[in-house]
Amino acid sequence: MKFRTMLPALLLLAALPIACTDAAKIPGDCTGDGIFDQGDAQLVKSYLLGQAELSAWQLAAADLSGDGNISITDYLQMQSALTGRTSAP
Ligand SMILES: [Ca+2]
Repeated sequence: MKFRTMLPALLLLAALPIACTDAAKIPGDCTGDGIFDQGDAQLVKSYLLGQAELSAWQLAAADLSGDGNISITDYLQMQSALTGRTSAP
């Protein structure tokens, strides 16, 4: 296969890690809109109820407890931060 035909795929692969890193810069921001808000908590709730799937970067953003799993603990930490009962993640 010629390099010229592979170039678009190589450029896409090179850009993916940057996009994933940028999207997960704000802990809790699993919607990737740059804001941690109730929309993020609702997405995690839907995930926990089996009503939504999360990508790798979304899972990383949602893992506020840092244990590598998304659980009710992460959802409760989100709700606590959003209602002001604890500091923002
Ligand atoms: Ca968000």
